[in-house]
Amino acid sequence: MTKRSWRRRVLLPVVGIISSAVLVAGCGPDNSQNSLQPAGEEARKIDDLFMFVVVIAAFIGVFVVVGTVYAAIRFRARPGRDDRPKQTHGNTALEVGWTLLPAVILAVVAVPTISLIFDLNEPKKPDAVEIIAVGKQWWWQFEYPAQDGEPRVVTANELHVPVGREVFMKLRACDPSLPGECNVIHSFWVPELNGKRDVMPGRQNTLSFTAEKEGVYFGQCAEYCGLSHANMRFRVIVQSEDEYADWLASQREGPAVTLAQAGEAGNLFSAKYACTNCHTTEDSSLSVYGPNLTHLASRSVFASGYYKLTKANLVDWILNAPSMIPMESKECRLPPGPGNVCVGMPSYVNDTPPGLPTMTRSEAVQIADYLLSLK
Ligand code: HEC
Ligand SMILES: [Cu+2]
Repeated sequence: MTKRSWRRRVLLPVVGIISSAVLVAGCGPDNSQNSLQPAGEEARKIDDLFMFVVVIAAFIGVFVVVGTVYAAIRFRARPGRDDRPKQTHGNTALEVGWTLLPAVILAVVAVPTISLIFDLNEPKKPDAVEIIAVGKQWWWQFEYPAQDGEPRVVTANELHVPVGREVFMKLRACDPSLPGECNVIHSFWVPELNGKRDVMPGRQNTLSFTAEKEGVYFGQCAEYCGLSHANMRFRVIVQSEDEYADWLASQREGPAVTLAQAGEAGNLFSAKYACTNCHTTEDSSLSVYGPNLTHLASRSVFASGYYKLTKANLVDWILNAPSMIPMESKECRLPPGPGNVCVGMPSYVNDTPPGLPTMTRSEAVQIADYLLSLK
């Protein structure tokens, strides 16, 4: 073998196989985002259908590959021999056969696929938990509607649901609490619980899932929505009925520390740096431009589920959020509106909002301590 053909015949395939193996290893089983490891009724049905189609496809694939290799070897050119195969024209049986067989195979795949699409779109069950998800750039707001005289709960990044009960999600890109605020298209996806569903401006899609086991499942926006799309994650925390009810009740309570009680930190948060233009720490039933922070400290992650909620991360975030998650937030001071183009949260150390001083680290620490007291 010459050097060149050795490269082509051995090296390239080997490199190809190794790099595919590395790529596929990224789909490991333990990333909490494995649609082949369903943990919900709906995801299980999708997985069963997928496996059924894979088996059919594998048979066809093996048949085609083996047939091709067999024909290539059996009918290969050999010196001194004219191996032209027998020529056939207008064989009715063959032609009917290769038209009907694929049609039958497609029908076998189509019938369960279409029936599952209808099955997954069944109307809400009477005992279902109804939750509204609003896709924003680039985080998820979750709203638990008002019930039995109790106010609604607005939170972000972490979706708490009870185990074994249907969760009926209303998916929106427009937030009726903020008139005129519509977002771009997102897609709500928790691979271990159900398939994807687009979140569209101007309409409401719905999606239900029923988690079978308690635990934490990872979700991800699955429709490209701009700069930080890849960071737009969330968590689904599946709890027992009692834990879920306790969580919801605690979210309905007022803040553990009011702005007035927070003293200097409260003043930095509301007056000096006007965080209250986009956030609230006083009322968990309000939907505002940024995430509702009334019970921030009850969450384990923040910033679209991208960072663990630790004091160090929070201080860095308060000082310079756009350095931790790319955002188009140079113009951000007030919530967006006419003449104020803003996507995200401003930096308080670089390009600070007009008229605001540069924040010191000790101020950020004071604000972080206050926010971390909001259990
Ligand atoms: C112009 C509006 C705006 C202002 C002003 C603003 N923020 Fe934000 N903030 C946001 C947005 C939008 C997000 C969500 C960013 C994301 O996750 O992609 C956010 C996220 C946060 C989060 C993470 C919350 C979570 O659950 O993910 C904290 C904490 C926070 N901001 C604190 C502050 C503090 C403290 C100030 C004032 C020093 C402030 N913000 C000022 C818009 C703003
Ligand atoms: Cu997205």
